[in-house]
Amino acid sequence: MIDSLVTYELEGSVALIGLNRADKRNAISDAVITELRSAVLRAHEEADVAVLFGHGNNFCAGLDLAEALQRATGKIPAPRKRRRHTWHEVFDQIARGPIPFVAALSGAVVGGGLELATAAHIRVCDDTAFFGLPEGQRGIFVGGGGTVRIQRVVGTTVMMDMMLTGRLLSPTEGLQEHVVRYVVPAGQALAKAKELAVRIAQNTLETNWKIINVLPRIHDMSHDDGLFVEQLNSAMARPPEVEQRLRDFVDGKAKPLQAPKE
Ligand code: 1HE
Repeated sequence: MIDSLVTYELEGSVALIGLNRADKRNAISDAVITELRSAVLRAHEEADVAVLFGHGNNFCAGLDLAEALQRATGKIPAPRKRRRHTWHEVFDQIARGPIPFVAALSGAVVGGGLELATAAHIRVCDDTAFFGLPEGQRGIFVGGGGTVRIQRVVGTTVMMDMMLTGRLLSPTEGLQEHVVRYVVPAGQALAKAKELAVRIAQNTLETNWKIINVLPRIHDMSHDDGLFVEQLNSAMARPPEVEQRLRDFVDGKAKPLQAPKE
């Protein structure tokens, strides 16, 4: 484990990536983003699935507002060159990389914290979690991909309400608005996320890659283009283990599908 602003551990084929700045509610500073980037890229190399969580009682309080103030007052100089927004780059590495991410959420999941959470493919929260977009109250705007990702997850109506009124969503509302898929009792989000990650790791890497990379792109396409890309995708060469898995099913040796659990 690296003892720093972002921790990294490998448990079997699952990487555990933890925001580790509990005293500042895991607010995202430039240094946090740099370390998160390294951890995500390391997980891409070493793991088949990753779990993202926050140390302490909160997932993430969003942008480091103290650092943002320093930037706004010129105490941190503006970069000399324009380049891709670092948050966009890192969150896209999570959302459209080679492996699925499960986010374990508790306490504050606000602003950039919600943007980070929605870069993950499955989100689990415990009943201490609350979701918000307080940018309006801080005089700023979402900047970590929220206009694209959060808007797609909750829809324009809900996002506008959250941003204009600053209203926080409870775990039950989070479930209703598709912010999360699972709600568990306090303190159990990480365990549930790990359980899901282990299950996801049993799929082929190829199918997991397609699920997280093909589905969202087709979602952004027209009906016709989507079907065309799906057809191209079916025609792609399949890795050898596919044949065995298809044979297992045809021979009646495959595990039955799991009944849905609450
Ligand atoms: C912070 C931050 C932060 C806490 N940046 N330092 N995000 C927000 O607008 C949320 C701001 N934070 C809060 O509303 C509250 O802190 C919480 C509801 C998350 C947690 O409350 P609580 O009572 O548990 O903690 P606290 O006492 O408010 O904060 C503890 C410490 O964390 C305190 O520092 P200390 O040195 O006085 O102990 C806080 O200043 C510090 N802290 N949140 C910096 N965000 C790319 S665009 C993205 C735009 C956004 O993300 S906007 C949303 C910003």
